[in-house]
Amino acid sequence: MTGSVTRSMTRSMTRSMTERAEVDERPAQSLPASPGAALGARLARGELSAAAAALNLLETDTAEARREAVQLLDAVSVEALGHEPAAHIIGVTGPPGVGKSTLLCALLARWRAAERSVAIIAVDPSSRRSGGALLGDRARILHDPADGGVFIRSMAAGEQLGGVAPATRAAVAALSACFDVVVVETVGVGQSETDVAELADTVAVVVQPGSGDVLQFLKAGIMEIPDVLVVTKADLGALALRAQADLHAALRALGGAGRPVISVCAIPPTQGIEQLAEALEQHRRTLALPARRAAARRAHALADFAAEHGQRGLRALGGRRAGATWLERQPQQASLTQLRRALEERLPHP
Ligand SMILES: Nc1nc2c(ncn2[C@@H]2O[C@H](COP(=O)(O)OP(=O)(O)OP(=O)(O)O)[C@@H](O)[C@H]2O)c(=O)[nH]1
Ligand SMILES: [Mg+2]
Repeated sequence: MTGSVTRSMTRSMTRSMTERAEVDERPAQSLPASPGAALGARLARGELSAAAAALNLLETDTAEARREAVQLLDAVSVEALGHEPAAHIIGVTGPPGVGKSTLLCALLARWRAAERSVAIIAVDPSSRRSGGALLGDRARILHDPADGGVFIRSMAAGEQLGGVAPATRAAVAALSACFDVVVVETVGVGQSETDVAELADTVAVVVQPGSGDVLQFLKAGIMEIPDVLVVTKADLGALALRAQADLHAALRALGGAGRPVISVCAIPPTQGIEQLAEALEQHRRTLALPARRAAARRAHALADFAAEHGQRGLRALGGRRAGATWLERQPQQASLTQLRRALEERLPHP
């Protein structure tokens, strides 16, 4: 291992070893864990009931809360857990009103029947510039409030329409330590698909039959080919079949012939939900998980750095792209905190 992450890893290991040595001499009862570390430890133990308090902390924007958030995320890091967080992280994205939340209701029932715990974060686009205009007849994700195996939360969007805010990335990192499935629902095509692809293991793009926008974005190369494409509202019949055929043809032309295109009806009587769940799982099984998670941590560190230091900070890295390239050269197992610290060290000292 080379570079500043190694240096900062060594430094932080040395520091924590020294701290441990000092701490060990004190009686055990005078060792209160910080609230963030305690919440992180609960998540690492699989205590789903810690999720709400963890998200409250991650969404609080005070200096103290941010210090605690670092402790929380350190407690669910690969180093602390001894392995990558075990959840299947799924991004579900698509145009407004296409049926993403209704689809998630149906998938949720299927996952719960298989006794898998599920966390869903719905990124709310109305909290920023769109001012609620997109909401229309937006469906809520219905679930049994007494079911402790389900956690659903709405979070504010990032700066761009459909973008993902730093707190959402942190929430995914925290929840993926204890839930079996973590879903992020974002609205939009283009930017939201890119943002969600950075944090998810598997990206599903949901397409409305008869609307050509996703098809056009794919053909124009504006949108990366998703891991799974879903055509909703199969009950619309011929229109849905036509959309599925068009997408298959577009994928073949773009070199993505193997990507599944699943047609579903998410309202009762549902259809295609089992095939979709299997396609998502199949993608996760064939994934190079450590590489994908390392890429997610790098994107997370860079997004946090950009949120904190803005354009000036990015200029110090030689621009966003140069910053991303530099991060790619850091060790795969580097934690989020180590990557953030390494980026901070590249800022000019006052
Ligand atoms: N006919 C039919 N209607 C559906 C289906 N799935 C969703 N809908 C309807 O489509 C509308 C929008 O559904 P939502 O699930 O809220 O869509 P969404 O993509 O989550 O919407 P936003 O989060 O606002 O972008 C609702 O009226 C749903 O009842 C389906 O399979 N068939
Ligand atoms: Mg929705």
